[in-house]
Amino acid sequence: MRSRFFPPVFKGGLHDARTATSIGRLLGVAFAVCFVTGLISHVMQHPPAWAADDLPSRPVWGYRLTQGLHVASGIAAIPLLLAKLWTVYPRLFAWPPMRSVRHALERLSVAVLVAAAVFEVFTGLLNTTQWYPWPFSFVPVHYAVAWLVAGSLVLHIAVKAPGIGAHWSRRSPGTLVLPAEDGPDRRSLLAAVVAAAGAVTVTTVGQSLTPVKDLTLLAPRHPDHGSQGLPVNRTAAAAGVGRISAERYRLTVAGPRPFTLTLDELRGLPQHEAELPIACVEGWSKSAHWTGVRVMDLLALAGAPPHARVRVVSLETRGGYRVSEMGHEHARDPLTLLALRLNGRELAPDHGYPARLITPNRPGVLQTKWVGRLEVLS
Ligand SMILES: Nc1nc2c(c(=O)[nH]1)N[C@H]1C(S)=C(S)[C@@H](COP(=O)(O)O)O[C@H]1N2
Ligand SMILES: [Mo]
Repeated sequence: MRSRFFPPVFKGGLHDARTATSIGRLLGVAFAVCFVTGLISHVMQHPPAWAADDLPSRPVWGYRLTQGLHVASGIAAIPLLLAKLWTVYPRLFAWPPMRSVRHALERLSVAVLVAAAVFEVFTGLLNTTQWYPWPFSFVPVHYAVAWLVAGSLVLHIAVKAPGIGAHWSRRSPGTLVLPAEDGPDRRSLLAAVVAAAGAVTVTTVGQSLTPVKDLTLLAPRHPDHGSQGLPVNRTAAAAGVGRISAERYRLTVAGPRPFTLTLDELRGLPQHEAELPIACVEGWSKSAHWTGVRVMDLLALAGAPPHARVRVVSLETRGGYRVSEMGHEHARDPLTLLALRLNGRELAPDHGYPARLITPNRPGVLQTKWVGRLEVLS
């Protein structure tokens, strides 16, 4: 029988508060950007009823920017988080494990923070590859745990505020107690951590920042790969719609003056063009040239009131993204199209043939493909 627990001894000089503070503030910035852009994404994708009509449809690249930042800051956070955990992990073996109620609560809050942070970057990273090896639904759980990270991080910063202040800069008073010979090592560690975060960012950010798309060594997507030069998340085959027959296709517009159009009638309406990106929540974005009928024109034909909201229903019979709704800001935007053509050619089946929605400043999940029905909501 063991008589006593001997905690391990850590001799390395970089498991100290100064290093933890330096890495921690980089990680804090990455998490703050990730949290704010995540909230924006959540509101854009699941607007609360009171906000649904006021979501802005401009700038057209707004969601592309915020979601690109969300995925980039989340990916950059991975090496930062690993380095931070390495710096502080000797504290796991603190002895005695609980000195007081206050100490126990503090350790519990750190446990919640670490577990929630690891969970967020892990599920987020797998989501960018569309791999969901868990029994729960990604979006609501990723969203809920983000609040857990934010709350426990604010608590952590509040508890550690004195230490953070003491170690904030080289001239902070608390740093004087550290052996000066650790300085170069700490600078090397920080340089390596920043280089690692930079490397994973540069090799993945091209999936949404297309000028650097040729550097996307580690990204699951290349923005050019896909039919008509645009990635595809759910193919027509996967959605079970196949190739929809042009003769049998009908668009139904339900409103005060409901009507139905054939594909030829739809092609006969005034056609408009727009340069708009698909900005997928999974982190890829690509701009494309769309041609089709303005949704506002269809709404006018249906006698929709000026502030009407619209529900867009796909011919796909099952799947989480077969229906989307938009507030009047998006519905009456002249760039919001029921697109029939992409990059100068008829839509490929995988891009929603014969008609798909394209709207400015919205998540890709709401750009409904294979549209069969528009409903005017009052
Ligand atoms: N009916 C339907 N529309 C859909 C989807 C879907 O699964 N079903 N996927 C959405 C998602 S997640 C994205 S990112 C875009 C992708 O559009 P693309 O395949 O034309 O690039 O389509 C959206 N429209
Ligand atoms: Mo998407």
